[in-house]
Amino acid sequence: MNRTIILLMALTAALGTATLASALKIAPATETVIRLKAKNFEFTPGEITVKKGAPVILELTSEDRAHGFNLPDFSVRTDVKPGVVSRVSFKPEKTGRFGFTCDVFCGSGHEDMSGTLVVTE
Ligand SMILES: [Cu+2]
Repeated sequence: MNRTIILLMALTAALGTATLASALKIAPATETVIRLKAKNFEFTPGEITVKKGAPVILELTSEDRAHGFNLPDFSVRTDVKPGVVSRVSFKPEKTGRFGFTCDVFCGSGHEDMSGTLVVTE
């Protein structure tokens, strides 16, 4: 009886380890996570540099009111609200400097609320 239980426990542990190993193998290891804060009337950081071909995850939060984030060159847009982390992901496949802006009216100064994504080779 005891022997059966020990055998089952050993089997479970072995299977668990195998499952974990395969999960780690398929997890994308190269994603760059960048946190961006929106606040009247700027994004921090105002310039982000990433590598061409490397997947990017942006985590956006607002420190005051509702803003937007729009990066048209990569078809990335999301609302940015206080108390919520908005996640968007994309893979930059071209190099250069690309502007992003706030596209939710947030007050006088809104039209200057912008930043730059730099994609390097
Ligand atoms: Cu705005």
